[in-house]
Amino acid sequence: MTLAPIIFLLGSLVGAQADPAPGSNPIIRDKFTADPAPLVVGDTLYLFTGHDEAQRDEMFNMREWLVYSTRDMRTWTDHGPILQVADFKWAKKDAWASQTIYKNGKYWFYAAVEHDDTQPGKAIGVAVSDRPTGPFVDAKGSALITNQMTPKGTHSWEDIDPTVFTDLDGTTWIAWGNRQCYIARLKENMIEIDGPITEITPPHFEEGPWLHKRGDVYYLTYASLDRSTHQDERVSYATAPSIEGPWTWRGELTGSGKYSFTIHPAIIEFKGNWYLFLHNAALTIGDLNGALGRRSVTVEYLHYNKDGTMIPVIQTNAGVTTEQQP
Ligand code: FUB
Repeated sequence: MTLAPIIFLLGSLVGAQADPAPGSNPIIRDKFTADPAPLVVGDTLYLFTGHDEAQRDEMFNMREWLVYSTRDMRTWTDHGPILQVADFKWAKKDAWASQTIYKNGKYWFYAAVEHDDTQPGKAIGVAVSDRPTGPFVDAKGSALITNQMTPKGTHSWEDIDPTVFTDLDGTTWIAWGNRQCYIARLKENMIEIDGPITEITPPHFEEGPWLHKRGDVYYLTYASLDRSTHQDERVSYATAPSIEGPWTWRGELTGSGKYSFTIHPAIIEFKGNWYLFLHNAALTIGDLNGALGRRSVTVEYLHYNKDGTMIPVIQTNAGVTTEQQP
């Protein structure tokens, strides 16, 4: 008997595993991507990410930010890098988490980086472009937020992970932080803080805050870490009746990302559905302990209860390739 049909069958099975349906998790497979930040412009969702290039036991090696787009949540177009850390002349490394919003005819990109030695520690920069696909240029020529502006923190990477949100009255707010979570108003010019920086740290806050609003409810979703029970970050959230609080803790939204210490949530509505973006390290095949810095973006449907709380999300391989459950 010839073995050809068996070999063909095995080949098909292996092929089927190697080629998951378009849009399956992780959604980007030819590069490592981290810290997802979606933005809807018309009928297109743009996805901003950091580019994870860590090798072997490197913790992180992130030098640039990337942008992708989709119209159907299944097929993604790679628009390439939109900005390098080196484009912030005052920064020396680390293209960490970012978020982009549209205001006054321009796209404003906020991101965490390592400041040079004149103001040591992590800092937040702002860049601007006429298009979501860039190119972006430093909008200020110096950091918007430095480690020295938040003296309460005891570690140098406290000022990371900006999230930006424009309220109904047109005021744009920026929240950020690691271990401590802060919020401040932005001036209309989008490149200066307006007034005081207020601390709003919710329980088990680790990093990666994301502000959004649905109906009358404001949400502060974040990477949480209860060090007494978990080794890896999960996602938790708080809600409020106003961007100025008071914030009520609502508990966990997800478990940890596969093989990953970090998880970094982002939430957006697109074409009538709500989505939760995360990252995991599922593609770090061969890393027995998972990888800190070789992560990949994922996305899941997000649903709400009638009272506005969010229904816990189970992370899947199929992601949004399946019909969503009511
Ligand atoms: O990707 C670098 C850092 O790891 C981000 O700024 C954090 O949110 C965590 O994902």
